[in-house]
Amino acid sequence: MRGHIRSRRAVDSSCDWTNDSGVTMTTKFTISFSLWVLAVAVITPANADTNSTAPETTIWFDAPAKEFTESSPMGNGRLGAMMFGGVDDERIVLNESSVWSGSRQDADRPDAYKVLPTIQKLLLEGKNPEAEALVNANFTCTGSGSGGKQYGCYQVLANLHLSFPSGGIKGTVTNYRRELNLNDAITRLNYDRDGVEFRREMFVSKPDEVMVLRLSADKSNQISFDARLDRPERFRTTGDGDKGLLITGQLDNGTDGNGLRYVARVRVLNRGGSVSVHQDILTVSDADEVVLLIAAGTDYQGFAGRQTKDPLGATLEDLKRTATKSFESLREAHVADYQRYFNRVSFHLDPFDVPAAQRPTPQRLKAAANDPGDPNLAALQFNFGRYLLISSSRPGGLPANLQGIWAQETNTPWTGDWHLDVNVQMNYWPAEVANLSDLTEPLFSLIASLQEPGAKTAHDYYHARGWVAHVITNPWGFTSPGESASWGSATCGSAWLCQHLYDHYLFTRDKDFLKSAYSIMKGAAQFYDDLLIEEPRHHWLVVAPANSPENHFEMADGRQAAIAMGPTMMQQLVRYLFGACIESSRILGVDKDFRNELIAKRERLAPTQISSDGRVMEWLEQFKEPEPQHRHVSHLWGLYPGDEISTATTPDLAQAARKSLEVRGDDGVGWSLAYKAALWARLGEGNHAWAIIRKSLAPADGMAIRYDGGGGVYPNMFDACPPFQIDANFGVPAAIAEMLLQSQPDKIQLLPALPDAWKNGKVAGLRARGGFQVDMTWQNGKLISATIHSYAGEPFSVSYSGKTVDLKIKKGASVTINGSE
Ligand code: FUC
Repeated sequence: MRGHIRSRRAVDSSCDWTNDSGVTMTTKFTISFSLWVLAVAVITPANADTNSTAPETTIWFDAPAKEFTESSPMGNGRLGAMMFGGVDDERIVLNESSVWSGSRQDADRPDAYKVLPTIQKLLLEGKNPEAEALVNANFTCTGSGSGGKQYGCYQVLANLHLSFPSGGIKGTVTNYRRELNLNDAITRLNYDRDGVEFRREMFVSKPDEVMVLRLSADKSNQISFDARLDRPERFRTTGDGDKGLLITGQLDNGTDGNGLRYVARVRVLNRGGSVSVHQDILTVSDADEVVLLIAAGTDYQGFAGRQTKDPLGATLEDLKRTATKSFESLREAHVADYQRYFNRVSFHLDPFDVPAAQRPTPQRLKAAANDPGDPNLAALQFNFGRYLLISSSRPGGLPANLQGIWAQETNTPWTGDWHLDVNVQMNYWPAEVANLSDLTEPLFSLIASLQEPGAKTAHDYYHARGWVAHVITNPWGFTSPGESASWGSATCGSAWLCQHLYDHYLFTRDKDFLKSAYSIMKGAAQFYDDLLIEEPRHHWLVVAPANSPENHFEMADGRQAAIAMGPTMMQQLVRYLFGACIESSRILGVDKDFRNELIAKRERLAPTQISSDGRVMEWLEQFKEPEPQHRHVSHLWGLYPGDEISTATTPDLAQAARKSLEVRGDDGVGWSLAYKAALWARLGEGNHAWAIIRKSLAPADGMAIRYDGGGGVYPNMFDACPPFQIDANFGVPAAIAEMLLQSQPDKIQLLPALPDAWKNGKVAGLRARGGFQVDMTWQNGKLISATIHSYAGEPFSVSYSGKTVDLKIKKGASVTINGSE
């Protein structure tokens, strides 16, 4: 038996090609296929105490996955894989980011605008339910919206199944270990069976556009399996040459049924043994080592993605190109590409080597729920978020959806689309601060693509200039309202998306980018400009009709409604957007008249108000709240991710935000927990933020959709809404970043919300607005030193340990601050 301790180096070197042809071949794997399925493996895990693992970059298991929420996710932005790691039956869920049913549709109601004046009049008269009835009748999409076949759904590409000979009824498996290493984005699996050590190693390569899986053993002739491909529906699998499999199909477009075509191919490269294909099953027998290459594509030719009409040809090319390369060179290119992103930031917290951190991840999560002594779980979730963004969002591709790119169904929850009232934005919250600014490009190309359909929607419903996106969108350019007014008619989508454009400029100071972003922001601003009306009491300008996303209120007469004028969040969004356009037009020296118009109107926008009980008001009026603990915290947008509320500049509003948060409570669905943690961080309350993050790291219970709470993580650290939803996998890292560093273009705050539990630590490579990069170390909760590098040469102030220092350093220069001075 091989030793239990397998350092990464040992695993790597033991995976090199070896030729053990001198070793006597055993006959135990020559049993027939029918026997293979009978055998049940008894799996003994690797000894946890003797397995060392880097606690902030390793997610590992001592048993195969039963559910995909225990699998090891990998991806290159476009191609995704979830490896289950079964010893008798391996299942790898394969994904491709454009595998969408549905098709482009015009779901706008062309005459809706005729009703707009009546709706606005009713709102001005305080007749919200009457206004809502008209919104419901006119300001929804035609057809079934997100429930319709033409809207479509993000779907699984295929499953790759490998059935292994079990070694008969004995079949004892020991030292099982499956590890996703965030340092090199490789999943490695090892186990011993009947004196043989078996290994699998898998990654998804961006440079080579293939998934790569190597199966090997420490003795020759040990690799035998049957491989097949399937998916729940609409597929055909065949052999692909004499060493491959092919799965093809066409999804339902919701009209004539002939939607997007997809292709996946598997190619086997074997060393020793034999390979044969019978119908849709590929059989490998007695090989020393096997590399599987998996290529995939679709004929989606929308706003992003691969842009080919011929996925059959493109995938064949992928395999031809990569089949000539060695496994080592494929791996080397993959690791170099991945580390280009991942190595930009590092984050460690002490104590580093607590025993709990050495346990398999599911046990570690369980232990940490009761014992706060494992702070590096925060570092792990932070790094996992960076890993997931690198793996699900690459320039040229589609943005990370509700599940990133990982889905096992054809009926993915909430269609696996892009929700625009918090979810897709949260996916990109960590991108700038965690130094992955370039990975926002897919989001930006989605935003750009919404202008054209969004202009039609703006015209048909509102007779407004510019463009609008409501609450949901898909790769087919859906910008109409959703199918129910209570949530679907909110116009928050386009304004919130535009914040990401301007924030990208604030972080990067890239004027060329601002030039192209400005016309998009301008179009969005024009839309809201046309939707503003003057409310009678204060003569403020308010957006009408509007929603506070997904929430509703109770009127004085006891009736409930969701449609209002000027809910706080819409006003905050519009204030931000107008401000961004005003600033941009100044910087770019364009559009003076439009700028002056926005300046004048911005002054008149309804402000964020404080209620009689000291909270931030969610609506223009102090309505009763049927759900005071509603999961959305939209009215606090101005605190985070917006910038109009802060303890320094608006202490009264900051105090009111704190009260609002207290009443909302510390529970919630996954993304809501992440949002609240970020809000508490902005208030400088590190302990509170950490307490909520700890809840978000507790083991999740179940996959059934919930709205009232749930949260937590599944064993593979995928976040639970529930069900699995990736937004909080990004929202929690963003909240962690806010605890370490906050910034405005000319202000940097170091360690503004450090919790007591993160006493000693270091972080390097974080980005700050104004074009800065920051490295810091701290001890006993106090800054020891910080190095700030400037990419733009702008003056700034830096606050730490109760001090504020004004600095100006040249573009390209760095300054080091001694925390004790
Ligand atoms: C919004 C949220 C839900 C869920 C869904 C995907 O509608 O209110 O909680 O996250 O998006």
